[in-house]
Amino acid sequence: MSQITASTCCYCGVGCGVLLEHDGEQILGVQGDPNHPANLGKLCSKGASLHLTGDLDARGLYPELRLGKGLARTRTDWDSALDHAANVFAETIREHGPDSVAFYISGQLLTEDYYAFNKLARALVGTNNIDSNSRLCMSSAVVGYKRSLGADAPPCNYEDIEQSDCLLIIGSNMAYAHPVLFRRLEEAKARRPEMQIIVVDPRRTDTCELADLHLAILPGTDVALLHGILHILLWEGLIDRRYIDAHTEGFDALKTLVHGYNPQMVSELCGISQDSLLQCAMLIGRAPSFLSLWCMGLNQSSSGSAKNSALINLHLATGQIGRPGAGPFSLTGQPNAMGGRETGSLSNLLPGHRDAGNAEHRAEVAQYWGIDSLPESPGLTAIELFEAVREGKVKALWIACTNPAQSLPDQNKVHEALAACPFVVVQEAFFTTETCHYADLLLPAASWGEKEGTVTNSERRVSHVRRAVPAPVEARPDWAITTDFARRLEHLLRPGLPSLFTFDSPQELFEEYKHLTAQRDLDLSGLSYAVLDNQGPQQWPYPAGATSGTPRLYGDGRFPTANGRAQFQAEPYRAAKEKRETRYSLTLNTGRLRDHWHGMSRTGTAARLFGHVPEAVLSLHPDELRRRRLQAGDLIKVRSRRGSLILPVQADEGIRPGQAYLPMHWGDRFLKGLGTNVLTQPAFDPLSKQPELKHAGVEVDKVELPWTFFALVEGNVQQRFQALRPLFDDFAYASLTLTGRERPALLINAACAVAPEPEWLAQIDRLLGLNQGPVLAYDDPRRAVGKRVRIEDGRITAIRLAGETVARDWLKGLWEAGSADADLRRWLLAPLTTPPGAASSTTRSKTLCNCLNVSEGAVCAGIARGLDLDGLKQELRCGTSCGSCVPEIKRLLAQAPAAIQA
Ligand SMILES: Nc1nc2c(c(=O)[nH]1)N[C@H]1C(S)=C(S)[C@@H](COP(=O)(O)OP(=O)(O)OC[C@H]3O[C@@H](n4cnc5c(=O)[nH]c(N)nc54)[C@H](O)[C@@H]3O)O[C@H]1N2
Ligand SMILES: Nc1nc2c(c(=O)[nH]1)N[C@H]1C(S)=C(S)[C@@H](COP(=O)(O)OP(=O)(O)OC[C@H]3O[C@@H](n4cnc5c(=O)[nH]c(N)nc54)[C@H](O)[C@@H]3O)O[C@H]1N2
Ligand code: SF4
Ligand SMILES: [Mo]
Repeated sequence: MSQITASTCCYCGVGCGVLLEHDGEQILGVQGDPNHPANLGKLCSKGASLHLTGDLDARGLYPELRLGKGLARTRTDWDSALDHAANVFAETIREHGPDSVAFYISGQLLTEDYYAFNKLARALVGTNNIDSNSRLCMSSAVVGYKRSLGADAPPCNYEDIEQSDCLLIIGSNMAYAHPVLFRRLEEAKARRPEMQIIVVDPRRTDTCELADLHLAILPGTDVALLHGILHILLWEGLIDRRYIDAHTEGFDALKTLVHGYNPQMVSELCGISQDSLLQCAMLIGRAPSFLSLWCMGLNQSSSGSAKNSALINLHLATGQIGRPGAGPFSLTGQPNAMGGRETGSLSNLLPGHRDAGNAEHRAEVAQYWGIDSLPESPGLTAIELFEAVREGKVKALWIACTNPAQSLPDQNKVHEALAACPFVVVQEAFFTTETCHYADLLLPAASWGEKEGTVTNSERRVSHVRRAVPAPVEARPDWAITTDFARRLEHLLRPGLPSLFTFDSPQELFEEYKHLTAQRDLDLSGLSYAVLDNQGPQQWPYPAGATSGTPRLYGDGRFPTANGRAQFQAEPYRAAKEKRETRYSLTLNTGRLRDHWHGMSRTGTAARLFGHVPEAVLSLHPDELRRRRLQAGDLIKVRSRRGSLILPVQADEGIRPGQAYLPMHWGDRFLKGLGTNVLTQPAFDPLSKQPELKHAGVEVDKVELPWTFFALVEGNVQQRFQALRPLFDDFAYASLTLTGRERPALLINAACAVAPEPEWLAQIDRLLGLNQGPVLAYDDPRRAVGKRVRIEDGRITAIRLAGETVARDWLKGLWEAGSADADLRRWLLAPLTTPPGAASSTTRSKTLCNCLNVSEGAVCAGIARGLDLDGLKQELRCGTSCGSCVPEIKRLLAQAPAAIQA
C-alpha cells in the first residue's frame, strides 16, 4: 500500500516541500507539495528526480573501522565503533587538551543534528573548534548582516521578490542554483513586464535570460560597482535623506569614500561601459521598490564582507528595506544553512545568534546548559582548521555531512591534512566520497526521507522534515549518532555527573534548543513540531504566544544594534587576490550546474542527471581558444600555483576573454586528479574567513596524449564504477560518467602517453564482461589498438576501444538507438578504426529537458523549423514539467538563426 509523507527537498535553500510516495520501506516517487509556501507544488529537475537517486550500492550500511594507518577498514558494530571513538577522543583531549580535537560539519544537517554537535563540542569537549561548510558559503553574508543591520537575519520573503519593481541579482545564478524561486520570478515578470531585472555576473548565465540589463563586471569588482552606483545616486539626488537621518549611522564617512568612485573610474575597474553603469544606477534609484538577491558571487571572495556591506549600504541609503518588494535578500545555498547559523554552528558563534567571543553570551549559554563555563579560546575556521590538522595540531577530527576532500580549496593540502591526521571520523550517508577514503572510522548516516527534524530556508521559514522510510540496514540519523557518542564520551570525561545528552528524539533536542532563542532577534520559542504540523512552515521570529510568523523585518526602521540604528560600512574596493598575477593569464571562476549537487554523492547515482552536462570541461571564450591554437574537445592542462588538472576544453561566448570557468562538482572520482579545487585558492576574507573560491589565477596548455581509451557498459553502474575507477589511477586523463535513462550505463574516456600493459586491458575486459560470451573483437597488438563490442539480443551492451577512439560517438549512438546492424559488424572485423560515414558529433546530443528527455539537437531542429517557445513546448513537450530548461531554450531561440544553421 503506498502512502504519502510531506517533507522537504534535501538540496537547496529554497526549501521546497515535497510529497514522498512510499510503501513504508522504499520511496517510490516525489511531487511538489502544493501546500508548502516556498514552492506551492513546484519542483526543479533535481527535486523531481530525488527518488531516482541514492543507489544502495553507494550508501553506507554498516560502521567500518580501521585499526591502524595503512590497514584496510573492516565492518564493525555501533557499540564498538562509538566506544572506540570515545576512547580516542577522551585520550586525545586528556593528553593534548580540548583544542586538539575538532568537528567539521554541514549546512545539510538538520537543526537538531546541529544543536547536538554544538553542545557536544562546546559543553562537553570544551572547544570552539566546530566549524561548518557554511564557512565556504554564507559566512560573508553573516558578517554583512550582523555589522550592517545588527543581526544575521535576511529581512525579506519570497513574495517580496515577486512584488519588487527593481531586482538586482548579483553573484547568483538563480536559474541553476535556486530554480523554483527563479520559476516564481519568471511568472512574476510575465505578469508585470515593467518589473526591471538587473543581473551582475562576470558570465552570461541562464539567469540573464530574464534580465533587462546584464553587467558582466570583471571578477571581484563588485565593491567598486556598488560604490559607483551610490556615487551616482548621491549625484542625482536619489537617496532617501529622511531614512538615513532617522534610522542609520555612519553615512558621512561612506559619502566621503564613494566620492572617489566616479563613473569613469568605476567603468574602468569593472570593465563595463559608463552607460550601463548609469542605467543600472538610475533603475535602482528611481524604482518604487528595490530588492537585491545575492549568493556566492559576493560571498566567496577575499572581500566578501565588504561586498555584502556595500550592497546593504545601497538599501539603507535609499530606504529600500522593511517595505514590500524591498530589501537585501541573500539566498542561502544549503537546505539548512540558516539552521546552522541559528544554532551557532560556526566556530565564532553560539546558539541563538550569540557570539563565542562575547563573555555574557557564553555565560548565558553555560547557565542554560548547567555547566560552569564555555571555552574562551577562539575556534578554528574551516581553512585554518584543515591547516591545523596538516600541521598536526588537531589530532582527532570528526567530519559529518560534508566532503572536504572535494569541496575545500587547495586540495593538495587538504588531502595531506587528512592523510596525516591520527584519527578521522566521517559520518556519511554515501560511502563513495573522497573524504571517506581517509576515514579511520566511517559511520553510516540516514539521509533524505529517512530522518526527522527541522530546517530553515532562505526566507527564515522553518519546516518540519518528516521521515518516510527507515534508513537502510544499520544507518542511523545524525542526531542519534552524535548524542550516542556524546554519552559515551561523557562517561570518560565527566564520570558521575548527570548527562547533558538525555535526548531520545529530535523533538527533545528542538524543545531544548528553542528556548535559547527566546527574546533574541530570531526568537522561535513559540514554535514546536505540533505548531508546524498544524499551521505549516513558519517564518521566525515566532516568539512564545505568537499565532503566526513574521514575513518581513525592520518595518519600523529599528535595528537590533546597540542604538537601534543600522550601520553604514565604508570600505574601499580591493582587487581579488590573484587578479594581478602575471604568470597566470586567466582568472578561473567556478560554480554550479543545473542538475548536479556539489560532490555528486547523490546526484551522481542517477544517470539521467548527467544528461545535461556529462563530463567536466573547462570553458573559455572562443578568442582564448584561437589564441592558444586549441579546438573544442582538445585535452588541456589547467594549472594554478597550487595544482593542475587535465580535461577537455570548450568554447563559451558567455565567458569574457581573460577568464575561464569550471563547474565545482568534480573531485577525484568522476575525473582523475583532485578535482576543480586542486586549482582554487585558500585566501580568505579577513572578517568572515570565507575563501576566495571564485577567483584563481590559472594558465592553460595543450597536452598530447596519443593513446586513448573509451568504454561503455550497461548495468550495475555503482559496482562497476568502484571496480574500474582504481584502474585509471595512472592515467593522465580519465573521466567516468553515467549515461542513459532506461538502461543506465557507465562511460569512460581516458588518455595517456604510452599504451598500458596488455594485462591491464585484459583486466578491464573482464570487468566490462568483454572477455567472453557474445563479443566481437578486433585486436592489432602491434599498434596497441583494439576494439570490442558485446551484442546481446541484437543490442550493444558493452563497448571498449583502446589505442584509438574516433568511432566512440558513432558507437555510443548505435548503443543509444539499440541497433547492431551489418555496418557495425563489418566495421568491427576490419582493421579500420574510422566509423563508416561521417562520425556524428555529440555536441548536440545533450539532454536539455531532463523531465521529458528532449535533446538539444531536437530543440535546435524545432527552432530551425520555425517553432517558438510555445511551439516547442507543444510539439516536443520540453520545458512543460519542471521548467528548469526554459531559460536555456530561450537562449537557443535568441541565438537563432545564425548559430543554429551553422
Ligand atoms: N544545481 C545546484 N544548485 C545548488 C547547489 C548545487 O550544488 N547545484 N548548491 C547550493 C549551494 S550550497 C549554494 S551556496 C548555492 C550557490 O548558488 P550561486 O551562488 O547562485 O551559484 P554559483 O554557480 O556558485 O555562483 C553564482 C555566480 O557567481 C558568479 N560570480 C563569480 N565571480 C563573481 C564576482 O566576482 N562577482 C559577481 N557579481 N558574480 C561572480 C559566477 O559566474 C556564477 O554564475 O547554490 C545552491 N543550489
Ligand atoms: N570551487 C568551488 N568550491 C566550492 C564552492 C564553489 O562555488 N566553488 N562552493 C562551496 C559551497 S558554497 C559549499 S556549500 C560547499 C559544499 O561542499 P560539501 O559540503 O562538501 O558538499 P556535499 O557534496 O553536498 O557534501 C555533503 C555530504 O553529506 C552527505 N550526506 C547527505 N545527506 C546526509 C545526511 O543526512 N547525513 C550525513 N551525515 N551525510 C549526508 C553527502 O553524501 C555528501 O557527501 O562546497 C564549497 N566548495
Ligand atoms: S529549488 Fe529544486 S533543489 Fe531547491 S529545494 Fe526546490 S526542488 Fe529542491
Ligand atoms: Mo553553499
